[in-house]
Amino acid sequence: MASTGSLSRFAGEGIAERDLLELYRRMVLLRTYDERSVVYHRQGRIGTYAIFWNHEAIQAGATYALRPEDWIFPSYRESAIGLVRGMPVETILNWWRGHPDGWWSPADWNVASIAVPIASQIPHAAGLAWGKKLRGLPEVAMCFFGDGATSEGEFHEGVNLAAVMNAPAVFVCNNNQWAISTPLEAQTRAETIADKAVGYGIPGVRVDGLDVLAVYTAAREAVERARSGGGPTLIECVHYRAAPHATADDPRAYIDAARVEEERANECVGRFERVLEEAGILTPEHAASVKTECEELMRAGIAAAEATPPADPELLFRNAYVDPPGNMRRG
Ligand SMILES: Cc1ncc(C[n+]2csc(CCOP(=O)(O)OP(=O)(O)O)c2C)c(N)n1
Ligand SMILES: [Mg+2]
Repeated sequence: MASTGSLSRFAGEGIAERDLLELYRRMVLLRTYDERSVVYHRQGRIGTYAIFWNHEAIQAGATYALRPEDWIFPSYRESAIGLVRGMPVETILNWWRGHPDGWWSPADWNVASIAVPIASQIPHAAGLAWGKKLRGLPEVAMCFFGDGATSEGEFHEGVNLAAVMNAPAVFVCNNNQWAISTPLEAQTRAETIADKAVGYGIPGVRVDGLDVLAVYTAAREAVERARSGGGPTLIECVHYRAAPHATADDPRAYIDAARVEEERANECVGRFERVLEEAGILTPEHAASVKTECEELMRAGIAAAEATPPADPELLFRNAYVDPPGNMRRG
């Protein structure tokens, strides 16, 4: 499994200090969003929330390989991925508040809607990527999904279609080894998820999902291959879920507590922070200012979300019917 080890080799690979610091900022932004969201949930200010604590290296690392015109297809686990594109915090918070202002137009950000039905975003990403190829556009679709999603028909259909059409797609599997309470060993007999790529005739790579630079370099290679006509890649990012599935879940009933402890001690933001500090790239002052800036962004975001006027109930019907049935019309 690919892991980066020391930082020294990156200078030679075109990863400058400013890239490392921007990756760090994005990870902290995602981490802050996630931690504050759990607090907002406990305060009753947002609804049930899918925690992505310790998935930041995957999300920041993989998307850093993209250009703004490339597309991102998130699942609920990547709900805040738009932040890396500058999407306002309140838009995403409003999604979790069930407010229609949280439904952004995908074309505004090249970020598709958050997919809650497992694996449903995979054929969408394959289709968009194929469409880009048909139009001769040099753009790539990056699709995120979990280990559990690889058992769905839509995983097979989407990845196979993308492979057969040689579509510019990058499939990023967040293998946190759990699908709510279903462990990976009950999900598949395959030794690795990356192995599944063989069946589609595409490259499959396996990286340490807590190592942002391992994820980034694997994604960069996959994106370059896709953009230059080399077709899709499946990237498996391996870690172990260190937080509940969502705010409504109590994993003590099923998870390996010692393994969670180990994972938390090695959590991805602190790990990258130590690497950057040891290399003399990040100072404690800079780290503190990034954290303060992200916390302020969250404070402003929740205030803006809560100041959003209530939605018009008519909206429920507006885009559903051209001619509403009689029993839905007011008398
Ligand atoms: C089609 C479908 N079936 C079942 C569910 C219920 N469900 C919600 S999350 C989840 C587990 C998904 O696990 P995984 O793909 O590993 O993603 P993770 O939550 O670990 O990121 C399931 C089964 C759903 N949302 N959609
Ligand atoms: Mg999972």
